Amino acid sequence: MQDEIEVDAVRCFDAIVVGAGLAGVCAVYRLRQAGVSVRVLEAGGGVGGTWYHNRYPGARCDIESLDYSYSFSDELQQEWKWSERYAGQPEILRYINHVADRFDLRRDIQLNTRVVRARFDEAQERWMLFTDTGEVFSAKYAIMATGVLSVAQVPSMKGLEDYRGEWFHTGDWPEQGVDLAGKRVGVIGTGSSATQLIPIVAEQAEHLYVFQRTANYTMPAQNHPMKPEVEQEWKKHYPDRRKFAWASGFGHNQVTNHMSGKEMSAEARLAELENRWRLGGLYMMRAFKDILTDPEVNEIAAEFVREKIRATVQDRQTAEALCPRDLYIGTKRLCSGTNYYETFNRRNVTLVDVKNRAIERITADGILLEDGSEYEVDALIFATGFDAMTGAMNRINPIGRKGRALREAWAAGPQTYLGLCVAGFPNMFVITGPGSPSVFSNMVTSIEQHIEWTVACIEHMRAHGLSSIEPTVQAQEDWTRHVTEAAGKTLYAQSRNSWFHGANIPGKPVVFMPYVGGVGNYYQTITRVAQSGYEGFRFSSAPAVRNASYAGET
Ligand code: N01
Repeated sequence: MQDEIEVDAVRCFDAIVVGAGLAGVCAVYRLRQAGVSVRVLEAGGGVGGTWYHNRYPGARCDIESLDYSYSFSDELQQEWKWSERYAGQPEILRYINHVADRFDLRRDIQLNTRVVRARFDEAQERWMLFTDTGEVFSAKYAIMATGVLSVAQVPSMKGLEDYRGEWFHTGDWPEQGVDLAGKRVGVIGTGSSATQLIPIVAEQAEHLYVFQRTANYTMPAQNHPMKPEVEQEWKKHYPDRRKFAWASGFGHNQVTNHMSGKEMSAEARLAELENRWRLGGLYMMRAFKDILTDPEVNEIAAEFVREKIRATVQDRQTAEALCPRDLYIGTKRLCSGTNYYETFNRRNVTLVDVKNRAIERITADGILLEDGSEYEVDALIFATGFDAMTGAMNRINPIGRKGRALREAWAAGPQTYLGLCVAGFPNMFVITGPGSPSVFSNMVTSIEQHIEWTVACIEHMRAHGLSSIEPTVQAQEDWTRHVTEAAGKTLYAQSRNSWFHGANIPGKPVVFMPYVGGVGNYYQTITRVAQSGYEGFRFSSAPAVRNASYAGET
């Protein structure tokens, strides 16, 4: 499609960054340092991305705050004080705002501006980006910092339009908050968001109904106020801590037990599991080196957690309903919460199984199940997740070379080279995109690695007079195969019913999207590719050269 645009109305920059979450904020800092003119376009009314929109009660990170933070400024990491082991959403949002102010980044960030479409202009070798404010931007580089869990998914349920109460999605929570005191509240979903929210809402609501389709494993976060000695130790060794995280499997400082669960005695295994339970949250997934590859080892950990649930929840039937079955632990993202299972001992909380009797429809007053039972609620909370990893990109649906749309290129599942770039979409960088460690890592580490790589690539292009970069189809196919093979060695390949596979979105291709080969290995790979002169990529220095070489591509 050709756009008729008044040339004067187009605003030109070297780079447009889409999104002002943790990735966009880091990008503008780095691009400015490199002397690249940049404008960040952000749909929301403030910076923060995920942490701006996910304001639901109890929202908290499950990576330790000292790890889940930028490493790009030593002054910043030394001076910022985290109040808790795991930071809550308000504190993380304050941090991101602090970074924006501290480095004077706001003058390059335009809020309340959603990029609705993007098109690569082959003649100019520039991206045109169109916004819901009617503005048009032109940039050499399109840096898509659109987030991996940023498109809230409200399942299509009959009758929602007739519902007389208020309803909300955790990922799009009203900025002014929601008063649930004294109300009958329904929560649909029992994933990470729900398991954080439920204990808090239970304290406010007159009655809370939790509609559970699949029980997941929830670890106690073991959150607590920051211990001064821990903070001091981290700050003393921050460079080493960061180095460790960047070279580690998951981009943080959680220590992994490198023994197989099968090499250990039953007593030693149990002690390790107890230790992991005490450490809290995601530490459980580092209990044995083969917890995600050996079904028997995985089952030992799963049963350990089921026993904890049984020991916590007084009502036997409720306890059994909360015990995950036919689900390898960790293959749906492990949840981390505070007092989650304990909450089901409250008299004002009811667990409603909607696996065996599905939700039939929403009524004017609440939820009707297919067996005819109805639950009246004054407020309904959808904790039903996101169109993960590809949702935000597919919404913009950039048009690349030869008029090809991204949705068409990704119709059978996302294809990228290194999770960073897409064949046929030159000069477009997808930050923490599908095919990179992304959601399998401390996101801040992965974001910084991608931004560092992208900015270095732009500097390389400038230094060598190069006009465009894109991966070859061959490199992209090889990488995508490698991503699939890496997942194939794990239990993820056998547990396809998760958002990691896109299975939560009707019609979405069921393909494992993140790269499980490890953050450190991945970083080595992308660094080696850059150092080798960008193996697997093609550059153009002039349109004539570009057209000739592209015509030969299959
Ligand atoms: O979403 P989810 P989330 N009827 O997709 C249920 C990150 N995160 O927002 O499993 C009934 O995990 C669905 O049931 P089922 C983290 O990476 C991190 O909780 O499909 N139920 C499931 O129980 C996380 O994984 C943090 O059967 C329906 C739930 O809704 C990711 O974000 C905190 C349904 C969705 O769970 C997403 O988490 C929060 C239907 N029609 C989020 N449709 C931390 O850092 C869906 N469900 C701690």
